[in-house]
Amino acid sequence: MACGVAVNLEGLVVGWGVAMKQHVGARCGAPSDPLEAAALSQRRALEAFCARHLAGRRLWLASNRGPYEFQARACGVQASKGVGGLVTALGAIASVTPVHWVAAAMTQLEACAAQEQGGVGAAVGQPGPMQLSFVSPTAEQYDRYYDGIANAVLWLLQHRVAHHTTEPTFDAATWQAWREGYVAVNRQFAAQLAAFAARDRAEPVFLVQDYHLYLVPHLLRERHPTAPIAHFTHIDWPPPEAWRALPEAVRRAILQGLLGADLIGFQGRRQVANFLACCEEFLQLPTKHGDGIVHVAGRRVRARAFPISIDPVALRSLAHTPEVTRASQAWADGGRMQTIAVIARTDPSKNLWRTLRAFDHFLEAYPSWRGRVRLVALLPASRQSCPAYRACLAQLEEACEAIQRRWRTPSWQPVELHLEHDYPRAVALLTQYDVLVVNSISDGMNLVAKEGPTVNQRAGQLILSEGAGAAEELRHACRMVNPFDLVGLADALDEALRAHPAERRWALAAQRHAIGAHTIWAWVHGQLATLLAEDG
Ligand code: GDG
Repeated sequence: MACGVAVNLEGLVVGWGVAMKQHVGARCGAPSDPLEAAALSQRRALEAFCARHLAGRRLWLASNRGPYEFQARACGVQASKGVGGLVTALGAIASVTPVHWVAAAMTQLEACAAQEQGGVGAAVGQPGPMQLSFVSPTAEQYDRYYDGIANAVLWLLQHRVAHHTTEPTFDAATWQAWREGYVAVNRQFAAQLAAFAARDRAEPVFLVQDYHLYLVPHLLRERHPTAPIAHFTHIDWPPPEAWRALPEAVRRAILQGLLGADLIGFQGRRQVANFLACCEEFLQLPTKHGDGIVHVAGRRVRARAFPISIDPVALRSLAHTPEVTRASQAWADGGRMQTIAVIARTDPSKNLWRTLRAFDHFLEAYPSWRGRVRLVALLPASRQSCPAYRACLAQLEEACEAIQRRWRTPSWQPVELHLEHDYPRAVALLTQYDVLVVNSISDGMNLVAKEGPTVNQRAGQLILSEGAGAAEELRHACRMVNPFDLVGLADALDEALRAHPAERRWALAAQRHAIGAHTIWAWVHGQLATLLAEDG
């Protein structure tokens, strides 16, 4: 395979920030829409903060997944935005201030790029708004870290979807995955960040992301004792009870790793309280719940909630591109039928099997909807190298086929299942739903619940699980459901589809108001202000 990724990357990496700046600049006038006006004013506040507090400093972002996915094409290397909410959110930081982003090389091309630049951990990209470099573990180390621990153990445990009769099981292979995968790759991240930052004249500020990199803050602290370090956990953080499923050495390493940071961010207050309880119970550390403080080795570590969000202006711009407009028209289907949309990775925590079972029950309990409504499920297949995720996909495909067998007629297909990764088509579907169902068992936030109301053009209704972090901000403006209650979801579907147009419009406006109170710019600003401002 040709290793020309570095050459093509340069323009692109610089291009991300430029494109964002141009896009916002073009709409800089005073937007009349309250949601866009709120986003713009929060962005300006963040820019002013960065100008005041980041002069002479450099932001170092570390996350498992980088901002782009690279594919080899006949004409060279093609890059597209990486999947997931984390990438979108971090891309926003890069659009207001220069950052250096360190990610794991997930493909042969990225590993190649790292090597081509002089071995593991070399920088790629030119000075500009965003520089990108890769940590390059061996394929074996990466699988052990990513599949063996991060996805097969931590994700399932933190979302409480592990089957405790068999998961997690710390046999010799899991211990090997921990030591030679998770610990090793976390060390590589820390070593690379520390070495690059040491060579840089600017004072480093480290922003470490998510459950893949829990050990990095402590390892960085050893090398940069006075640097500001923040960690943000994008997924749920359950109470101590759940963490008891991990061997003591593992859970101690995770907590001590995180406590190397000055600021530990979570999606909501519930996760902060659970984290503080873990510090008390497993490390016997003194904490102050009201202030979100843990005292550790003479340091005062803050644990705070920073609910993540979206950039409504950028999302609406995307929704108005010709590609998305064309796809929206296709989804609209001439308005013949009401559309229930489900958009999520095929992940056990997203509860897709129960959602489909509830739709089946809905068709049985409310026969008048047969032939008048369809469920469109746009589901990017996720983490298929892990057995639990493969089983989840197989199970939901089966549930889908059962619905088709039971209810399909020559002129009506009740479920459309699209197992695809296609962000523009996902955004197009969000513009056209009558009902959006987000039914996660547990979810740090769930950005789809915020993206939907932002771009929807049909005054669509939102049905939201009480297990999703987004419920904290949106519960007053949507129909809440218990993710385990199929009958409750079926009833909520009927109510939502029958809702009066005035109620639909009110709910959408209320959802947009809540989203505008706290956009992606406020998420970034809140963390930087708490980390860097003296009174944080
Ligand atoms: C984790 C936490 C937290 C949808 N289809 C495609 C695609 N999407 C976009 C969505 C949305 C993102 O991917 C998914 O974000 P979510 O928040 O819904 O869920 P997770 O991936 O589980 O994200 C979550 C988030 O981190 C941020 O902190 O909210 O709780 O679990 O933006 O529109 N993106 C691409 N192709 C698709 O087909 N590229």
